[in-house]
Amino acid sequence: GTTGTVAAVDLGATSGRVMHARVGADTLELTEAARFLNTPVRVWEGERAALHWDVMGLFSSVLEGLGTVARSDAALASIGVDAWAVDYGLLRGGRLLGEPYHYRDERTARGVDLVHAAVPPAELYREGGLQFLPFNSLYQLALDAADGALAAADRFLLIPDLIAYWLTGSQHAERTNASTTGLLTADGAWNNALIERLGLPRTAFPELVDAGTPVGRLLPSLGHDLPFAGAGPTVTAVGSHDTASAVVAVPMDASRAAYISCGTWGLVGVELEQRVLSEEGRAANFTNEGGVDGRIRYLHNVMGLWLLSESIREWQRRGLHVDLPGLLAEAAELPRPAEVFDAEDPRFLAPGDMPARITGWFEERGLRAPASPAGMVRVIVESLAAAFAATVQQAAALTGVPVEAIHIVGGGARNALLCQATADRAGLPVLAGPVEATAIGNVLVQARAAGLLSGDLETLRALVARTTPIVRYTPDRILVHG
Ligand code: LFR
Repeated sequence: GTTGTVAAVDLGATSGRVMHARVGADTLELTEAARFLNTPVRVWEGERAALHWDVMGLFSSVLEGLGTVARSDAALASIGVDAWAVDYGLLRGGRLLGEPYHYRDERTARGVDLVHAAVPPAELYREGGLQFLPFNSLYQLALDAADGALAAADRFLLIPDLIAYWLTGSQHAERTNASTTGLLTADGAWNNALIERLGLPRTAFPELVDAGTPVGRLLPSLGHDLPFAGAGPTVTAVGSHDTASAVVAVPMDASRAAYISCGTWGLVGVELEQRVLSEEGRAANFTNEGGVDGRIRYLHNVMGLWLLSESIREWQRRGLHVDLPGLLAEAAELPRPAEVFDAEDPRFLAPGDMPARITGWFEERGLRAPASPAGMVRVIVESLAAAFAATVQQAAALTGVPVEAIHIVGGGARNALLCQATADRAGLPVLAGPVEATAIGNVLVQARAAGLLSGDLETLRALVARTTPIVRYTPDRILVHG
């Protein structure tokens, strides 16, 4: 059959990549054009050093990756951009006013107080359907309103929309990611009443578009860096929230499976047709995020591989020569720890000395924490698996979805110890892969928009199932504490 090519720009909180894909009804092949670290930076702001994204550096890496694509494939059909959620840039007259804040920056607590004083959390949940995360965009925007930053701005652009704007000159808000602002109605429109109550400038919010909408062509000024043929590829809105793109590429039967999109975060849940806004769901802190094709991503954020990457960063800072593959191999040889820690404890949110915080968690309970890095890695993996299993059970109970299998996609799918521990603790088979689910979901949605594919999400998932290897982990029931 006919095939064509597209490029996926996928920016995770830990690393970014540009993937070059060949797609057709029976073809799905991805090649990595570029991979780069996403390293946030602390800069002094008069009273404290605040954590920001180096979004200019990211854009420059994106251009480098797309340049590599252009030089090997001048006829590329389309480009799609996804990134982590909630964070944004403020612009005035088309110019970015400052480096976007990182959602792990400590400033957010004050924003939560400001918003909750104006609108009670139960009401926010009824409107936006989001789990409480202290960094949801509306809390950050309330801070920007309070300190005057928003008054200086005339435009709010979420990170992937900002990158798309720098590529095309066109400004919009893609819906899946816009749903993580907390400022959309159940119908997927900007919630004007809520925006007004929070004192936010309605005119700053750009036009909403659905995933699959062409949003523009590459700016002529980029032609030198990006030597595509003719008018060049179309930039197409994809599920621009990375998790939305990942869920597109989960090769699951959504009527009887749960998924874990496991990268920096572990996003654990099910896919629904309708929001679930029960009080039980709110208490369990489940979110109703917007999915591609109007689906609902009913899920909960578990801390994720961040606990491992941030621990390794600390050990390396102390001069230890450790890396993740080596530590995981060592950890797998250790006995399963008797106790796990609460991987959801908010103390693990901000960057810092993760091993010390985990040790603190155990010591507060009169328990002994593992002393060696390998022991620590093992207890992190087991604690994540325990939280994953419990969250899958909650998702099933809260929605009535009869979960028979758990799909793990993203970097975590490569972590055999984690996949097996999750299967064991959930008593369910784990189906691991694809690792690059987010880039694949990004590719599929733009390829469909470009006419290289057709069909619903089930058709797209069937293509993923046919073309990518999936590893099955069978549960070995263990006695779970607590
Ligand atoms: C995953 C993710 C999560 C979101 C968190 C912060 O990369 O996008 O879905 O809750 O990052 O944006």
